Amino acid sequence: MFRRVLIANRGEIALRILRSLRTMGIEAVVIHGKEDRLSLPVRLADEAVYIPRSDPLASYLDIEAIVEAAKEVGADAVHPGYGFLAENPIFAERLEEEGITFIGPSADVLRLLGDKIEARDAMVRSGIPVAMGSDGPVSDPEEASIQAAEIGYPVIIKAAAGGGGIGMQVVDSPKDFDKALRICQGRALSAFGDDRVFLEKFIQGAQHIEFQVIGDGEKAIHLGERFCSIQRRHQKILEEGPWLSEEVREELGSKVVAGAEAVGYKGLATFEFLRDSNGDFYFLEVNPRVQVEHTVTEMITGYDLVSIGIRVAAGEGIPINQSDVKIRGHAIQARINAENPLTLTPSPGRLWECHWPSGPGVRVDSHAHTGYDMPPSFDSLLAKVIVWSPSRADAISRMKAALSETMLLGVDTLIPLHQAILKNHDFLSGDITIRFLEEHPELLNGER
Ligand code: MV4
Repeated sequence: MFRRVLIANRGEIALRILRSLRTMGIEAVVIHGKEDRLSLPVRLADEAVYIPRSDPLASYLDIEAIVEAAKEVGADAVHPGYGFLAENPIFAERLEEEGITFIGPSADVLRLLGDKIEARDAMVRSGIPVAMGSDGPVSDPEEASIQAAEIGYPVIIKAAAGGGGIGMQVVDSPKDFDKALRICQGRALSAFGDDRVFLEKFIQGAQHIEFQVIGDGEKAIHLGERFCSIQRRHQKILEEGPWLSEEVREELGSKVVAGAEAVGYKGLATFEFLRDSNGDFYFLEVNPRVQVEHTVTEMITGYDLVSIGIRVAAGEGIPINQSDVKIRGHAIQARINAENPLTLTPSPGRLWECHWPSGPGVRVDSHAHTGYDMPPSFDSLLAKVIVWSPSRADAISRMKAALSETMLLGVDTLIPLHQAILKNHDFLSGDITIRFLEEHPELLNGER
């Protein structure tokens, strides 16, 4: 096992990784920029490495500085968390070259999955359902509209190097093709330096469901699904699980496992799907890292996913079998962003008072504390409140009670929005698609 691990991240996930390392008896070192010099993960770590940069994000994005820090502190491995360099194959490769383990998949697998066309191809070959689409990239509008006619409108144009929805264009008729193709190619080029785009049938009225997977490079298992449809502009707000019947979980789960094994996946992964109103699933992409909402799966399976990710990175096999995985009860995670709950614009500042909820089945993952100064430069995730109960209805009650007990003075938070969602009839009945917040404008305009 590793003796010392460098955490190349900040905020709640740096603290979450530190907790697993400490539980496993591994020393934790954390990098940090200027804004985070007094942060909880920095204060709790065995050692901290300051990477001073004028741009706050640069401290967490400078590959050579982080590789240098890992060497300097004698780290055997680096945990990238999520965001920043977590999916960067160049970072994984540089660490490999220095004989330091990147806690995640290999650079080659990151490269394969980062290309949405290649990822789609690989998953089709493993029997995972995908939406009808173009064979490979399209560049010529003439050729693209011939393919679109075969697929059937509406179609969606996506960047091959994309993810997170950047540049996506929905096209309803051939006359809009020229322009949409040019827009998508332009956005892809400026965002990713790669203008390749591809087409897919546009799936309407869908739910967003994702499978948690863990692989050791040869064998993989799944730990069930999460339901993540409550989002705005591709930012999830509330996640829960489980969502599927045991039969559907087993059927899609075994395909997802085959997909992970086919690419030799090592580490934690999430397989994202849309499910349409007929109940048909369509693969979107693989997120090759720990996710913000991994906590939901931890609550309903009882496993420490971050620790398992560290074990497989150290070359140990997956410590559990598929048949050990039992989904029990229901978990919900509410993201407590420091944002105005109506406009969802960031609300950074100092927390004058901070009281977290507790009690049976309540978990809070947060780096925030009384006196914490939330910097404006990073994403606005302040805390995650997670509840577990035997049933969904009880979990909802427990979340309402937990949020009503939470006191955060000094910044606006999403708590009022969460309280409104938790009372909404469509939410309560599970009638939720990825358009939930757009279809319920009353939740965001104060009329609630
Ligand atoms: C789609 C889609 C509809 N049809 N693909 C958005 C992010 C990227 N991962 C894929 N996304 C979508 N792909 C087809 N063929 C709709 C979306 C989408 C979406 C997906 C998941 C969660 C929220 C979303 C919000 C808007 C659009």
